[in-house]
Amino acid sequence: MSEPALRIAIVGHTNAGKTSLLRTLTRQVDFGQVSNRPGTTRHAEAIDLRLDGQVAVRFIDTPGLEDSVALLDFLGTLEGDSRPERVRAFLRGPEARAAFEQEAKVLRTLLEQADAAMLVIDTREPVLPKYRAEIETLTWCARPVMPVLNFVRDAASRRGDWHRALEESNLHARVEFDVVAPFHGAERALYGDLATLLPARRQQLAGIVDALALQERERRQAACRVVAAGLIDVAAMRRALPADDFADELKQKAFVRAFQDDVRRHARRAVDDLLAVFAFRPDDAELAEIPQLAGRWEDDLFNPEVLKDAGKRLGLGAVIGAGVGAVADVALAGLSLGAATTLGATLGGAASGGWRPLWRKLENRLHGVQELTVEDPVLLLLADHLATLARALAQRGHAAQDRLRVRGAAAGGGGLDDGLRACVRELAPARGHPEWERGTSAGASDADRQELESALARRLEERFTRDG
Ligand SMILES: Nc1nc2c(ncn2[C@@H]2O[C@H](COP(=O)(O)OP(=O)(O)OP(=O)(O)O)[C@@H](O)[C@H]2O)c(=O)[nH]1
Ligand SMILES: [Mg+2]
Repeated sequence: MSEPALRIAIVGHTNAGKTSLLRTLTRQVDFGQVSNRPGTTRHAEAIDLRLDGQVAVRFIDTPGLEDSVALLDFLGTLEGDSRPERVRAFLRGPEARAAFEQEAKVLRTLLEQADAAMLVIDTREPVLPKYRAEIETLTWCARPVMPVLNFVRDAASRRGDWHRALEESNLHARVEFDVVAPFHGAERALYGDLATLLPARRQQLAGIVDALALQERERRQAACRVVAAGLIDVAAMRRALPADDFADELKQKAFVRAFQDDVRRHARRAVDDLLAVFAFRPDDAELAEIPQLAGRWEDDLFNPEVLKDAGKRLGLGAVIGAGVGAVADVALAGLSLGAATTLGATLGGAASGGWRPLWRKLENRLHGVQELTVEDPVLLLLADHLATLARALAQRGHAAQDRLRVRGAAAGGGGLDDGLRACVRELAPARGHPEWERGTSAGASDADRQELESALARRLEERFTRDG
């Protein structure tokens, strides 16, 4: 990609979603201003799409066109040998700084700074004369125009009418795009189809398509790695408390609560990391609404009913909470309580290595220590939530304004596939390695942990690609 960056003007009627399209194509949630007030963008503004560290496309956002009927009439009165000449004459004249100031910004950008235009269309609108005049005015600039049909998923979309109108205006290439929830592969189709309008740039556009596909794969891999790492953290969790303390109801409650908080902390970290992988930022003021994740779903992790259901899906029947004995109650949902064992297991090696006397002493001390761990249904729920979130983020446009709500299959009904169950089974080795929990020791860099993380990530990715 050593050729100069492709320059594309984003044009169209006010409120059609031009700035939103650019947020999505560049994955920059804070580019420009987006609102449902008409006339939001007031000046042409450039934004670059960088691929492999280089500017591959320079997009130029433009103000919305408002009344092209009058402008087209006016252009018809001007002198000039060709239509672009008349547009130039208009741009030199006083009207370009007065009545048609906004329109002039658009035409100047297209004529002087762009190789092509993407014409964003709100397909919920009927094909009014002003829109036809807009298309006609744009074609006067003699630049390739690629219509981008927006809002096509809306029930009110009149895409059929628009297809006909565009063909009547000799615009035969077009793409359908939903800036809030882009279709799978829509972004690549956009550049691929642009090549039909810009044959000289065909190779460059093919390079962009390839680079985008690679980026998408890298994001997916990174996301699966994040989910795998979070699951290992939680599977490895283990906290010990002397049995006497555990028998004290207040201490027990505080202990269990602290443990649950730690599980949520790991879940939260995974969520934050996922948001970062897909370039959504939880703490951006403009984005404060986007992740609707701080609340309910993390509590679901310890909801006895939800867990019972998840347990059934795991093939565990009604064993959730069993084995916990007298203290098996709501507070312990999803958590296992048992006499300290892992510490014993680790020290077992020392015992066989001739340290028997020391081992005895420790064993006695360990006697009466209770440990909390996480049960499989919690891991299943967490895997389900995080995998669902990752997929939702992969499909989310950076123009989306509404709150993202994820509801995994395990919590909300629907099919829960074997892939996730297999993931939970694969987590078993982590249970024997409390030091693998990140934040507790340096164990996170352990080679075995890394290997498990890679294997798990691969399994998650298979599932991601299969379903996505
Ligand atoms: N649901 C949905 N909303 C969209 C879509 N595209 C844009 N919007 C919304 O439509 C409104 C206008 O979007 P903008 O991106 O500001 O439109 P614009 O064409 O840049 O508007 P001006 O700058 O005023 O010309 C905003 O409220 C967007 O959130 C879409 O594909 N789906
Ligand atoms: Mg705008």
